Amino acid sequence: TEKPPVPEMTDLLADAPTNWGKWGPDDEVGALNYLTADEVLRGIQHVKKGEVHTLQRLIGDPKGDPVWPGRTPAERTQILDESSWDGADGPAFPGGLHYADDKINAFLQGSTQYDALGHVWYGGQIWNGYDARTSVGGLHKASVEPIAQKGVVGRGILLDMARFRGKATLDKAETFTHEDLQACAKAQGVTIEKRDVLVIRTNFLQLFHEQGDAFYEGFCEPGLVYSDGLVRWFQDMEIPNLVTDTIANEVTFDPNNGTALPLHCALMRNLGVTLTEIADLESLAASSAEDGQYTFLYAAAPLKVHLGSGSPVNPLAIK
Ligand code: UVW
Repeated sequence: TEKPPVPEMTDLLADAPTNWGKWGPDDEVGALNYLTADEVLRGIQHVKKGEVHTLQRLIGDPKGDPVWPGRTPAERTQILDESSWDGADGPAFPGGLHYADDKINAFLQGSTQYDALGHVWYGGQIWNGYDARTSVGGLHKASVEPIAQKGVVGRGILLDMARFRGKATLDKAETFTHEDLQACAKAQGVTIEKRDVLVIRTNFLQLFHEQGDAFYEGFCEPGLVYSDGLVRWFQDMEIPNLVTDTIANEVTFDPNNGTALPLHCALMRNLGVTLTEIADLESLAASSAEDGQYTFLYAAAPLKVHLGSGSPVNPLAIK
């Protein structure tokens, strides 16, 4: 049987809800507006032991970095080291000062990162209805800068989908829904509350490291799958930020309609939900499995990159 044609996002999401205008015509941080001072204080209530987990992938990990096709992993280059002063070429400073310098060459959407709300779009408009032409030469609207200026702090909740499904790692193209997230939370003895930062573990990094470059044959990550109900649940729950350990936070190609990344469009572009990708959730997940505490203070400070469509970040989960 012939597959039906892949719908245009403008048709698929014609009746999908939006939060455009909810925070005024000039808003650039979307659902992060839900993270008020009260949400910071609600998050702090979940700090019980003073245990800190950092959620960033190691830049330059010798095991290799997963990246979206067409991007390259971040590269660190040594510029100055002790060998720089072997000859007469090193910079001369009085008193015998030597030092090491290096730089990174990185896609802002590579490694652990925040996506700006203007990072994806369809139909010629980005978050809040801004014209997509405002992205030319850099995001002049909805860049990562205002997100970085605000900072992201609230109550985080880990949803360990791999553990919930009794697997070391979810499979390529394996999907789950918001109902699965709620069932996972219940099995963990917690409830997803309004305005929680959702932190979802698939253990994709293990899958990627097991498969290496073969992962890109039939490229399709595990993740959330689009449905109208899921989008409305995110809107009703006022979810500010979705954090996962995968490249794209959702199943790459929707098995129901064939589109690529429809949740980027429905959640980020339409609802203003900020996405955080390729987080390393392993130490947090191991700790939560041991002590049964799946909620924590979530704090992340993306870098203030002028016009940037994303930024590397090292989020903290503090229990
Ligand atoms: C794309 O938007 C293409 O990728 P990501 O959000 O995963 O960086």
